[in-house]
Amino acid sequence: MNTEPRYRIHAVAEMTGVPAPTLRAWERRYGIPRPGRSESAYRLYSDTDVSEVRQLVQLQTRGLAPSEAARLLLEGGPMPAEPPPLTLATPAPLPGVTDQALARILDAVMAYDQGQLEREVRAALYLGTPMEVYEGVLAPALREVGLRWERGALDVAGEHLASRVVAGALGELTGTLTRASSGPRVVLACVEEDQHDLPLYGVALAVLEARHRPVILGQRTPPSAVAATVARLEPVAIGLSMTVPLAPGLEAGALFRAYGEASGGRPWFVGGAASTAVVHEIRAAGGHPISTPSDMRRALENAHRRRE
Ligand code: B12
Repeated sequence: MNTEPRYRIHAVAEMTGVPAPTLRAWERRYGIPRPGRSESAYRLYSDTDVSEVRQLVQLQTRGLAPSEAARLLLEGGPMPAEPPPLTLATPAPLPGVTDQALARILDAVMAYDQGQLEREVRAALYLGTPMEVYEGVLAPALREVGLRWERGALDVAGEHLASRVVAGALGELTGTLTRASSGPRVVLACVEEDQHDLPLYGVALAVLEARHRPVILGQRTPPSAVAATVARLEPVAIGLSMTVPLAPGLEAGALFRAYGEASGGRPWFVGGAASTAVVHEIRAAGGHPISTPSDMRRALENAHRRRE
């Protein structure tokens, strides 16, 4: 495999579905992946690094903690057995099919063709389990749209079109699956002032895979709204998403203490790109920083086993 460093971190995030902050955190905490540096000190990843990141993800979907998965890869030990079938089982997608679906979705976005985009997104929903489609096609599509928008290759209207169509399809999918589920409830919300509720759908799919029932409160949810929902619905856990840094005037320590109180002793988790900067405040308030929807699924399954 090619060991020449050549991909920037956002390209690797796009290829593997692992967000850039998580790639940096894995490197810092576990020593893997092992990127080189460009002349201007950017991280540069080789094909071998990309393959190792994919293997790390694979091992985690088999139930290993990131630290264990990294140790196994670094030591080159025997790999664990395949995982049991997923709860929402459908046939695994054929290799390459999800990449093609992703490319067609991006073409439709670039052409501002709403009808075509809706057809492509809906067609993608049949390519695997909801989580596979979310992690393999829809989340990477949203991240790529974000990158193109940042680079000026797509204007804000294209970005809004993509978000709206993907949110619509994910909303229907999670709504249908939630109506058919009867497990213990898990409340999902964006932290105060955060409007990025798209990640909540991915977390909701993970909650469903763990045989729990998601209750999505959505954008900009203050601690008082979480507290009221907790009192009414008695969920077993709370998941908060934080994509952008807190608005001026909001102090992380005080805000997370309020979410901790709102959770009433239940486990509560905080994920999202901006949450990595406030892990200390989250932990100090009794919360659990978390990276991916799959981590949430495992955390709920473990908590459920402990309750039984
Ligand atoms: C879509 C989008 C919007 C939409 C949101 C639509 C919606 N309903 O969600 C709209 C138009 C509303 C929006 C608004 C803004 N946005 Co915006 N947005 C994006 C965009 C393009 C995609 C976000 C997304 O959905 N990504 C896909 C998701 C699925 O991936 P993800 O975020 O990595 O989440 C994964 C994990 O982090 C994890 N996760 C996340 N939360 C949780 C929670 C739990 C419990 C768990 C387990 C896991 C987990 O799971 C997810 C799935 O794998 C990004 C670009 C980007 N590069 O991400 C910018 C981006 C996030 N936005 C940005 C900004 C600045 C804004 C605005 C301030 C812009 C403005 N000037 O008005 C406003 C902000 C408002 C606010 N207060 O929230 C910046 C943030 C930069 C920063 N660090 O500050 C970004 C990065 C774009 C950029 N480079 O400038 N945005």
